Amino acid sequence: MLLRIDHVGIACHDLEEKIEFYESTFGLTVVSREINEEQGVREAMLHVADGAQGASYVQLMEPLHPDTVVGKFLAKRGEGVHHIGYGVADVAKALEEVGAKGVRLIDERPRHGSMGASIAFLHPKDVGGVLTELVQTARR
Ligand code: MC0
Repeated sequence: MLLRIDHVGIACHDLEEKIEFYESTFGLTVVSREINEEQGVREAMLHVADGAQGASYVQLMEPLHPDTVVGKFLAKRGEGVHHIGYGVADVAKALEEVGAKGVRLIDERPRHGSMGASIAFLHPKDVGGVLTELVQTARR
């Protein structure tokens, strides 16, 4: 079901500062910047590598305001890894399969994600403490 690691989502206080860090330290390049009002984040995707099943990225996220999931995460845990996004071929089908195995779905139906992807989150409490996102890449 999981094709690849699509992205590692990292929560930060200052998006521009962290972009500069990842560019200058690891030589990564920003390929997309978006504000996702529904998710309460300003985010950037930095390309890491291309594989047979598609690309992988670092996703840097700054909360739009403190009362958002990422804002609350930062207040509670500080900066760091917030979630892992895995590429899947069909996010609706993957949700159905995972849900049937008893994993709590945060999203019953896919939502809009970065770069036109369809995304859905699984509850971290049912995935060994890891907030897990399923990502169906947009058709090109
Ligand atoms: C909370 N918990 C986490 C966690 N956030 N565990 C691992 N990783 C995280 N990121 C744990 C808490 O420590 C707590 O455990 C329990 O889950 C309940 O947390 P809470 O602090 O009470 O917070 P809730 O329940 O209000 O919200 C947690 C939940 C939420 C995962 C349901 O963050 C959520 O709906 N996330 C999905 C949407 C999202 O993350 N959007 C931002 C990225 P204890 O043991 O203390 O009870 S948007 C995105 O990434 C898009 C743009 C994209 O990729 O394209």
